[in-house]
Amino acid sequence: MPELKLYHAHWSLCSQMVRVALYEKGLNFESERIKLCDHSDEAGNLTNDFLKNVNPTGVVPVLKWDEEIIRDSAYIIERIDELNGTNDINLWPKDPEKRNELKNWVQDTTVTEGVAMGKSLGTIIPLFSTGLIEDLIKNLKFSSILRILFKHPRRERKTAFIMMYFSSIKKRIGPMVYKGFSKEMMYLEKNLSPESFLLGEFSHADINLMSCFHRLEEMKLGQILEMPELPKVSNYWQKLKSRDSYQKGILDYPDHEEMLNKIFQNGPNPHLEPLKEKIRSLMNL
Ligand SMILES: N[C@@H](CCC(=O)N[C@@H](CS)C(=O)NCC(=O)O)C(=O)O
Repeated sequence: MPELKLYHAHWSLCSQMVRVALYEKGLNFESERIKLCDHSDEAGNLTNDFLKNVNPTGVVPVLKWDEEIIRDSAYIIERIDELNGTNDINLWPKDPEKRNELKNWVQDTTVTEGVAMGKSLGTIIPLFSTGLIEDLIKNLKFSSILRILFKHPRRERKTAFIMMYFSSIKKRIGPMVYKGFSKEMMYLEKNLSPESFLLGEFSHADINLMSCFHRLEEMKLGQILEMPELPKVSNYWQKLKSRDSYQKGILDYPDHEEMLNKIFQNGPNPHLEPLKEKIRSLMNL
């Protein structure tokens, strides 16, 4: 069994996905928590050591597998699946046709490199956290913003973070993806079966959707997952939440709980009703 060390952030969709995969397989790993530059002055993803020895593109998760460094959550999960942990489970099917189908689902349900933000379910979900990220960024020290400016290797993120600090983008982002999000949810409803997981057996795509749906709940958009118009999605979410890996890989790694509790404390998430309305109207077409 190789030695596994995971560089990850508690509040990070892609880190959650990898942790859930590790717990699903029953694999032991050493944990190296990284506090990201968008919410902590520590900016562990921008230190010289991290950029030089762990990930020159400045993002988590990264898995150190003995001496090999493996980057990108989707690829990390595929590699993890080669190992046999204490649980007898495969996250990828053997059948090539099923593998292809799963590959497409995986790409659509995570932050896939080369896919523009807002163009797939996996790149829409993080946009609903813009409000919270903006608040966290505004609380950073000025010196931390300068560090982002001079050291962040990803130009599009750097620009977004700096705009959030000096001005505000949170109100504009949500409405841009109402339609795309609603269509994705309906597509999911159409493709889910009432009894099983997305592709029958539990797989990598179910892990991604578990993290995406959890983020919706955190953003107080969980009511969408209970809409009578989306019965298979509701049932599916109940099944995902009842897995041990949801508790161990997501709930057991809390972060800035205070901010999460405070968010929208004076009322519901302003995107909630427009999103529900959009889903209903598309259903009636
Ligand atoms: N495609 C990459 C995306 C990784 C990614 O965007 N990670 C985010 C957290 S979910 C991150 O490290 N953000 C920190 C930053 O951009 O400064 C993966 O799947 O691993």
